[in-house]
Amino acid sequence: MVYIPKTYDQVDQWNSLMFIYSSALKQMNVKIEVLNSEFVHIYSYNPIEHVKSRLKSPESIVKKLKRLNYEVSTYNMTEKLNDVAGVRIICSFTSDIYQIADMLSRQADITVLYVKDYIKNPKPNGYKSYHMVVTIPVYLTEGPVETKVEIQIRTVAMDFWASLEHKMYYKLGGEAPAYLQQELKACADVVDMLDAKMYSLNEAIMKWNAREEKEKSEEGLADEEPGGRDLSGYETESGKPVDL
Ligand code: 0O2
Repeated sequence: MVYIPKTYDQVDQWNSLMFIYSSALKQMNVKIEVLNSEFVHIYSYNPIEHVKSRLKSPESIVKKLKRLNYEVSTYNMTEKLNDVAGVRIICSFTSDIYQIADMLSRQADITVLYVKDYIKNPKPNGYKSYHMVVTIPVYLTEGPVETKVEIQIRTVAMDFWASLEHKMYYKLGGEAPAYLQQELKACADVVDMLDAKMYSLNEAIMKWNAREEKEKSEEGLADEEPGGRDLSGYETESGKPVDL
């Protein structure tokens, strides 16, 4: 939905829109923080390494509108651009990405407009990331304003590649010679391999931990059997469990 504040002053209009976008980012950050804390509370595991959020700079907004052949206006900014407000969630493992995307999609007040899965379908240059464009309501005195936020979710390794590629892309003036493009793609393949290795290593560690826990609890039970401690934690003098 496009919301143009009721004012004819362009500067005021711009400031009001930016206020709405930055409020949407604040709300989104709180949601992500709560989800992460709940995850830690339930599973003692922290899927999110860190979160970055940003408002697109006026220069970038103008540049993108011009690149897309749109007239530079606040209307086109809200209507045609989907990443004026952006959140980047950096996770440990690829599996965390889909879990976080799913948790966010299931929030009642978040509407997913579309998804671009550059993990299942990487860009030809090797770029990998999971993108979601959503709306989230910002509650103003006049009522709720559905505001677009772009969420990028990727692993630490994918983020490392994307950040450096972004810097190099600008250094190269947006056009890299073929051999450098090939090198960047080769780095993306290494990143891919690293993510896969780390994932399987983590799976192996979790399995090993689960086995250790099971063995410990079985040993504990075996030690306690003669004393007669039943699983409910109630003890009897005879050593027999009580019927509850
Ligand atoms: P910046 O400087 O990060 O803001 P859409 O928004 O879906 O209508 P768009 O913008 O083409 O169309 O979407 P896409 O392809 O999902 O890309 C959005 C953002 O993803 C980009 O924003 C980048 O942040 C990031 N991105 C996409 N492709 C690449 C890539 O090849 N390399 C790197 N490093 N980042 C990429 P902006 O506005 O281009 O830039």
